Amino acid sequence: MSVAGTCSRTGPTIFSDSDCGCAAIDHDFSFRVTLPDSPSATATGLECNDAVVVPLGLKTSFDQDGFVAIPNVLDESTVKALNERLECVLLQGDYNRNQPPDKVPKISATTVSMSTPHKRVYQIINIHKCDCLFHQLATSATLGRVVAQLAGWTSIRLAQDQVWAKPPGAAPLVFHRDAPYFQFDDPRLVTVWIALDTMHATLGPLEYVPGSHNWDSSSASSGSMRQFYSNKNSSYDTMMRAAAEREGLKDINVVSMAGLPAGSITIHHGTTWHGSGKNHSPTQPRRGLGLHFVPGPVHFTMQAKKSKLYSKYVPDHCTSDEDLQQIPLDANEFPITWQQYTLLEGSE
Ligand SMILES: O=C(O)CCC(=O)C(=O)O
Repeated sequence: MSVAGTCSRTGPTIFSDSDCGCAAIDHDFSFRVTLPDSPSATATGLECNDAVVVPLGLKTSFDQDGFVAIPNVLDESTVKALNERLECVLLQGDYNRNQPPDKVPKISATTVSMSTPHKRVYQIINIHKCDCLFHQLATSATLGRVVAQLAGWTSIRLAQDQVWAKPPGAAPLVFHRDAPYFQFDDPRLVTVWIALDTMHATLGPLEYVPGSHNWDSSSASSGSMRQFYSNKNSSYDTMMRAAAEREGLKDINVVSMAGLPAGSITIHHGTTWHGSGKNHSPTQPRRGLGLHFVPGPVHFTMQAKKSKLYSKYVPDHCTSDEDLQQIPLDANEFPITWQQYTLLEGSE
């Protein structure tokens, strides 16, 4: 694989060597997403920086490994502002876009900040719906442009966002693939994950299994929602180990994002296995935001009817996937963040 400095060991064990810095950054490519100081409730995507061009080598890494890491996309003050807003949303229920997120955890009264220790990983789904700053970030056209270039798509739609915030002492997040959690008629999915803290090894950084996006994607091998949440009694890599075994793999290389600076991003395929360990720090939180993107023209399938979050997007009169193909997705709920424009013949 093309990740320079990855610490490889042979032997039957899974390893995640975080002593070698952020091995995944072996290229010079970066770009900036700049957010306004006071974003308004109605503003959507920012200007697209059309000068951002993903180098071919990075696209090759993405295709081979199933993920790439890009340093310093957000500056320090933006990360600070996002973490402040995250705390307002989580601890005070302060929503400045006049609607709640789709899922927000109940926080105990003894929790005064994200540095208050807790065993639970706090998950917020669709913080972009309730918060202007997160909305601006999630709908950034420049970010969409980069995803489009890596994925090879002509339009990019935000399907969902998820905050994964680990207070000091919080549990690991089970290794999984993202694609099985979505019910669209096109299975392609790409996730942008944004580090809102510098990923010190002790904090439980994100970890990837390079090449695992090419493992079997039949439903039995993919990891379902039920498996994800029923894994409390097994190790956080059990599901991934079983998938590797089905592939006939003896050695599994796990690449840790340890060392990734706050404001950096990773981008992964919807079928890349990833997870993260416990936050061992007694004082420091570890926060990240996942943005899940799909190709613009997708429609829901009837599977969405079984989903707590998405059944409301399946109208009663729809009884088949064909019916749902007549129902375009609501652009307010699932915004198109970037699309390629082609000039019509004869136009200027
Ligand atoms: O933050 C984490 O550890 C998990 C992130 C994740 O699973 C995702 O964004 O898809």
